[in-house]
Amino acid sequence: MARAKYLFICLLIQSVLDFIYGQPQVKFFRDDYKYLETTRSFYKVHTIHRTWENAKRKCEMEDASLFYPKDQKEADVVLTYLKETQPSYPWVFIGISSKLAKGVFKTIDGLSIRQVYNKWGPGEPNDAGGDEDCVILRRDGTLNDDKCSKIYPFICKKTLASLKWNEQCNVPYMDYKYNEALGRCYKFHLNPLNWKDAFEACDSEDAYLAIINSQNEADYLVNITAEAPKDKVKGWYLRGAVHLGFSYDPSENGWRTITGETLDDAGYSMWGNNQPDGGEDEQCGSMFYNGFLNDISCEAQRCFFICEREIELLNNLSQESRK
Ligand SMILES: [Ca+2]
Ligand SMILES: [Ca+2]
Ligand SMILES: [Ca+2]
Repeated sequence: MARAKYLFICLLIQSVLDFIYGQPQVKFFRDDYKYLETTRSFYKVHTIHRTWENAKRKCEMEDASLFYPKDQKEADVVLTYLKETQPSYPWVFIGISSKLAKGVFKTIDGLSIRQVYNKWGPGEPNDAGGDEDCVILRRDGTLNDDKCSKIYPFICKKTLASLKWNEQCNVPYMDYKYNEALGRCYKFHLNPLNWKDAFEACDSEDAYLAIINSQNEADYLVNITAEAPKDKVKGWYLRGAVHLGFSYDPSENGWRTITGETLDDAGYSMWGNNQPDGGEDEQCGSMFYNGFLNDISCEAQRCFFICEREIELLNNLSQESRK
C-alpha cells in the first residue's frame, strides 16, 4: 500500500515537471500565429492589405516568410484555415513572383515554380497589360499572376524546424537580451529606420519602442547603445541618436509615451540641451547616445532604435491551457 502511494506521488511529480519544463515540446511561435500539424508550420493571415513587396517585408520583420504552398497538401490545409478565419477573402498574395525575369516564376527562396505547388487558373499566367509579376492564390486553389502594386491580404509562414526560443525573454527572437535589474528584455536594432518604421519593427516582434521609466533604465540604454557595433553600419543615416517610444501629441499639447503617459509620469524627462527644438518638423522621440532626450522627425530621419519587451511569466502555462 505504502509502495503504491509512493509510486503515485512519483508519477504525479513527474507529470507536473513535464508540464512546467515542457517548453521544447510546446509548439508555439507567437499568439497571432496558428500551428498546423500537417505541415509542422505556423501561419498568420495578415488582414492589413499590402503590396507584394511590403507583404514580403512584413513577414521578414516577424522572422517568418511570405507563404506559398510547397505542395497540394499544404495548399489544402492552409486554404482550409484561411476560409475558416477569413471567409470573405477571395485570394492572398503568395511568395512567388517573376519580378527578376519576366515570365520566370520563382519562390522567394529561389525555387522554380515547377518544384512547388503550381496549379494555375485557366488561361493563367497571362501577364495582363504586361504588368503582372506577382502571384495570388485564390480560394478555389488556383494561381493567377497579378499586379505587384495591388494591395491584398497575405499569409506569413514560420516552420517549426526554424523556430528558436529565447528562454530568458520568452520570445522566438534570440537577439533580445534580458536585464535582470530592470526585469525587461531589450534589442538594439542596427538597421536604421525612420521613427514610424521603427515603431512597426518593434511591434512586429511583439515588443515596443523602448520607454525610459527610470534613471537606471536610461543608464542601461546608454550602455547597450555604447556597446552596439554601430560603426560597422555604413551608409547614410542619422548618427548620435536612437529612436524611443514617445512622441508629441497635439491634442494634449505635450509629449507622451506610446502608452499615453507624460514623460514625467513615465519616470524620465531629461531633455538634451535646447531640446525639443524641432517644432512641427520633429514630433517623434529619440535619445542622444548620452541618454538625453531629443525630438526628431517621424519620417525624414533614419537612425538606430531600441525595442523593449516585458516578460509574461505565465505565458507558457496559458499557451498550454489554450490547446
Ligand atoms: Ca493574370
Ligand atoms: Ca521601460
Ligand atoms: Ca531635436
